[in-house]
Amino acid sequence: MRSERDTIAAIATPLGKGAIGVVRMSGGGSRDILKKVWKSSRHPVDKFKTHRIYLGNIIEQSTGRHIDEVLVLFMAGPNSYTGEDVIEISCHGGIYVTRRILEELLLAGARCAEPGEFTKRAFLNGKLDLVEAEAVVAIIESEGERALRAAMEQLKGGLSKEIDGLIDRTKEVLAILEASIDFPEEEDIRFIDEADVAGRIDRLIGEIELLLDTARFGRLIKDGVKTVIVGPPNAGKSSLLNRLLGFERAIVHHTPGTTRDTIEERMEVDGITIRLIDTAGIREAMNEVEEIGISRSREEASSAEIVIVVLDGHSYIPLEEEFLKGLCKVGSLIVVINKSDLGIKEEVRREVGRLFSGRKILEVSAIKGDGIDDLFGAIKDEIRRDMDGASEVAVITSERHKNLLTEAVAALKEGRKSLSEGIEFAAEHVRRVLHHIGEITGAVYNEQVLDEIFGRFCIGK
Ligand SMILES: Nc1nc2c(ncn2[C@@H]2O[C@H](COP(=O)(O)OP(=O)(O)O)[C@@H](O)[C@H]2O)c(=O)[nH]1
Ligand SMILES: [Mg+2]
Repeated sequence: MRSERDTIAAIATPLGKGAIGVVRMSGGGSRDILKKVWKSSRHPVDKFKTHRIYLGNIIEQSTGRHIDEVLVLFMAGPNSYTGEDVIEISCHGGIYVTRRILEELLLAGARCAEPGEFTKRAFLNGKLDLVEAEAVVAIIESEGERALRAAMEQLKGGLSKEIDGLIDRTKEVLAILEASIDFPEEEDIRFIDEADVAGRIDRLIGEIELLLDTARFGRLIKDGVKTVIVGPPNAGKSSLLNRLLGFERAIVHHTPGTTRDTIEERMEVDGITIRLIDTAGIREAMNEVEEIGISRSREEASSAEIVIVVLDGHSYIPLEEEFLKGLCKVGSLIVVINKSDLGIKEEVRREVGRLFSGRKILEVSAIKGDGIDDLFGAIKDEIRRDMDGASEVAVITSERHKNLLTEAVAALKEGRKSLSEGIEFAAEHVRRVLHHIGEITGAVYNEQVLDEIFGRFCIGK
C-alpha cells in the first residue's frame, strides 16, 4: 500500500545519456536510506547540513562496490520543494547508472515515486496550491516565450491571487446570506439588502467573465496558433511555408497536386508558437489519394485560428465555389497573391479584391521573399487581436480552470435568480460557487481531482 509517509525515490532527469543524471528522494527516511548506500570518509550523512552539497560514492549494498561518484544535495524539510527531507543525487548521466542508483535506494527502503508524487506532496504540505502545481507542468511543456511567461506567472501565484480574491468575495456574499438564515429573529439583520447582494453577485460574475475572456488567448499561447495555408494547386503554398519557416520543409514542384498530405511545422512569432500547416491544393481530385488530401485541407481550414489563402497572381486559378464561401466566413483570414516577381496581373488584383473585399490582401513572392515581412506583420496583427484585454498576470490556460470558472458563473447566476425565492436557495447556490472556485486552487479537493492532476506529471516531478 502506498502511503503519504513513505520515502519516495525516482530518476528526475530524462531517460537517456547526458552529462548528469539526477535521482531524487523525498520523505522522513531519506537520510537513513542514503546512509545505507553512501560512502564518504569526509562527509558522513549524520553531519549533513541543510542546503549543502557533498561529494561521495554510491555503493552496492550487497558487495560494497562503488556504483558511481556523485554529488548529493540535502534539503531538510520543511524548507524543500516537497516540504519533507529531500535528497538529490547528481550522478553521471547514463541510463544504466541512474537506474542502478535508484535500485539501491529502493533496496535500502525507498518506494518508487508515482508520477507527480513529489509535487503532490508539496501541495499536501502547503508548499503550493493546485494552480501553482499545474504551472509546474505548464513550464515543462511550454514551447514558446509567452506560454512560459504565463506559466511562470502562474507559478509565482499571479492567478492564485485572483482566485483567492474571488473566494474571499464569494465568502462575503455567503456570510451575508447565512447571517440572515441563522438569526432570522434579529431585527437589524433579518432583512438582507437584496440589491446589495445582487450587486455583489453581479460584480463577481463580471470578474470571472473577464478571467474567462483570457481563456482563448491562453489556449493559443499554450497549444500554438493553428495557421493553415490553403489555395488552388500550384499557387505556391508549399513555397510560402518554406519561406515563412526559413528552410525547405515542403516539396515544391511545378506539377500540380504535389502536396498530398498536410505538413505541419512550428515557428515562433512574437513569442507565440505558430503551428503552420501546408495543405493539398483544392481542386477536382485526379485520384483517390489526392481526394483524401483535399478533404483533409478542408478540415484543417475549418478548425484553424488563422487561414492564409494563397492565389497565383500570374497564372490565376480560381478557388472552388464551395470552398470560397467557407473561407469568407473565417474570422482571421489573410489573402496572399503570390508570384509578384512574375508581375501580378491587374485583372487578378481586381478579382481578388472583389472576392475578398474588406480583408487583408498582400502581394508577395514566396520565391524571392518580397512582401514576406508584411505577411509576418499580418500574422502578428491577427494574434494581437486575441491578446487584447489579456492581462500579463492572470491568463487562463487550463481547461480545468476554465470549466470550473464556467460552472461558477452558472451557479452565481442561479443564486442571483433565486434571491427572490428564498435566502436558503440562494445560499445553496453560492456554496456551490465556493466549491467550484475552491477546486481551482485546491482550497477544496478530493483524491480523484488530485489523481487526475498529478497523474499528468512525469515521474520524478
Ligand atoms: N516565380 C515564382 N514561382 C513560384 C513562386 N512560388 C511558387 N512558385 C513556383 O510555383 C510552383 C508551385 O509551387 P508550390 O510551392 O509547389 O505550390 P503549391 O502547389 O501551392 O504548394 C513551383 O514551380 C514553384 O517554384 C513565386 O513566388 N514566384
Ligand atoms: Mg504544395
